[in-house]
Order: sequence, then structure tokens, then C-alpha cells
Amino acid sequence: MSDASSRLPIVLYHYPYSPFAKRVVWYLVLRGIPYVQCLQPPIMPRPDIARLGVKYRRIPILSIGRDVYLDTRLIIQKLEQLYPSLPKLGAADGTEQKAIERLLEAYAIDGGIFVRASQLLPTDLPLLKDPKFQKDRADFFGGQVSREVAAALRPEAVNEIKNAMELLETTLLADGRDWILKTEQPSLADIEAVWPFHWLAGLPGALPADQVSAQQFPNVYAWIARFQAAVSAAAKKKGAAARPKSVSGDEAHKTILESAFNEANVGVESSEPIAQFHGLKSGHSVELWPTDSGSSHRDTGKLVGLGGKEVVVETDAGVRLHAPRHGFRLRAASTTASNL
Ligand SMILES: N[C@@H](CCC(=O)N[C@@H](CS)C(=O)NCC(=O)O)C(=O)O
Repeated sequence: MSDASSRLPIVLYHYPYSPFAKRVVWYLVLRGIPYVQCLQPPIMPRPDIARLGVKYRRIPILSIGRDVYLDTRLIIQKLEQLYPSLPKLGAADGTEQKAIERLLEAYAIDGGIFVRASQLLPTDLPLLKDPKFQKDRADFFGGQVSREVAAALRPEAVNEIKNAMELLETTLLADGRDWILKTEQPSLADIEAVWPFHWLAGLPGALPADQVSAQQFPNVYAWIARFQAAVSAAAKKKGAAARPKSVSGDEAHKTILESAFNEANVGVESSEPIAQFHGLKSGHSVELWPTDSGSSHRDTGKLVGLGGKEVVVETDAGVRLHAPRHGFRLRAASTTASNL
């Protein structure tokens, strides 16, 4: 991506207390990348997103110019390519540090740390008691969890989080370093590791203090506080420029549709096993959806890009929707009825 593409407008659709959205906000702030935000309700419907022709229901999504990116894992990788004049937050390719960074991402998301953290949300939070919210999340997770089941999951979840903190306390943070990869400033590895713990530490009542607190894990808790201080300092240093302007759905839509594309059309790699198996070609109508949560919200559009890491679909509204291959399923529109 060129310097010119760095100047394309960036819109973050999110709600600020989403821990996944925080991953992206922190990244943008620490790197000093300008963006605007289009704030969303915590439950469906989200007409601001629907008008982009996007059915994906998870938060956050991020647009760069007329390209819309799904999933924080892809979003952060794309942001790494922007603003080449600003130092990247990610470790250099081909290094041990890169391996640690990528494995921390997988640990928190695929390894179940986030799911366990979400099982520790205090059930008396007003939002969690709202029947509309409960119904919405039943759609999201594919069923409602009863109070009894939630209560029974709690001890397991505490134990998982405790073990995860212990791992950090006794390995990567054991020598008292400031940052996971011994960098001068927080790096992407810190973002990948800190977010579920930062979330829980900031929610009174989520963690039982006799099990998981600064007393048991002083290095982890000091690192969480240090991370928050670094993000606040980065935001303060940039002054008003770091505070994102909030735009309406109308303004965001106009900004996106009037922009150039951030990326050249990558095309469909015909050698991709999935393209071969389903006979997918450029221009075919396809369906695309995440496999872990929010799977009933499926995007449809014209396949314009496919490789081992990413799939790109053009929506009816004229934006290009990018999703990572990992954690997403792609099918020809006509075959999805068989649910292959
Ligand atoms: N793997 C996704 C997960 C995103 C996710 O689960 N986000 C939550 C909010 S923290 C969500 O969308 N919840 C349902 C909703 O807000 O509709 C990512 O990395 O972006």
C-alpha cells in the first residue's frame, strides 16, 4: 500500500466498551493513525452497517477508503501496512518475536481466553439484565444460556483466566520487563495479550479477589496499568487530533462511497483448494460468514478476491468486503442450502 492510500479516510464502526473494538482503538492511538468513528448500538439492528450492504453483525468493522474489513485480526494486519512513515507496532517478519505475537493472538481468540473472560461478566450489569440484550445475544451465540448454566461455568472460567495470568506472570513478564517483547513502547504483542485481562480488571465483580488480583499476579496487573497509561499518554500527546470525531451513519456512508479503493483488486487464485472444490471463479455470487459466532448473519456478493489468507466480496452497495480466511466460511451462493 502506498503513502497515498494512507490518506484515505478510515471509519471505525464500534461501541467503545467492546473489548474487540478496543484492540483496534488502542492500535490506532498508539500508532497515531487518524480516523473517525461511527458509534453503534450494542444490539441489532445496525442500519448504518446494513446500508453498506454488510450483513456481518460483529463489532468492530473498519473501512479504509471504499474497502471494508471484518474481524480485528485482519483489521490490525491491514493497518500495519498503512502510514509507512510511522513505525509499525508488529514484530519483524521471520523473527521469534513475530511467533510470540501471533501465538498470543491465537491464545486469546482461538484458545478460548476471550470466551472464558466473557463468562465472567458480572450478571448484575444493567445491560446483561435487559431482556432485549439477552434475546439479541441468544441470536448471536445460537441459544440462550440459563442463569444456572452461567453460574456453573463461572468456576471453570475463573480457573482458566487464573492459569492464563499465571502463564504470563511466570514467563513473559517474570523478569519485570515493561513490555512483552522487551520493546521501548508497547507493541502489537502487548495488545494481543492484554485485552481480555484489561477488560476483566476494569470490571468490578468479574474476578474473585482471593483468586485473581494484583496480589497473586503483581507483574500482570502492573503491566495492565502500564499499558493503559501508555495508551492515555499517546492520546494526550496527540491532543485533539487523537480524539476521534464521531460521524453519523449518513456521513460515514458518504465518506466511504466517495472514496477510492484502498487496495487494487487482488483477483481469485484458481489454485486455492476451496476455489477448486467449489468451482469458484471471479465474479461468482458467494456467501461468506464467520464460523465461531454471529454465523447466522451471512454476507452475499460477488467474489472479487481469494487467497489463502483473505477473501474479498463486492456488496450490492459497491463496497469491497474483506474477511480473513481463518474463522470464516465461503461458499457459492447456490450451494449454501446444502450447508456443506
Ligand atoms: N473475531 C472477531 C470477534 C468480534 C466480536 O465477537 N465482537 C463482539 C463485541 S466485543 C460482538 O460483535 N458481539 C456481538 C455484537 O456486538 O453484535 C474479531 O476479532 O473482530
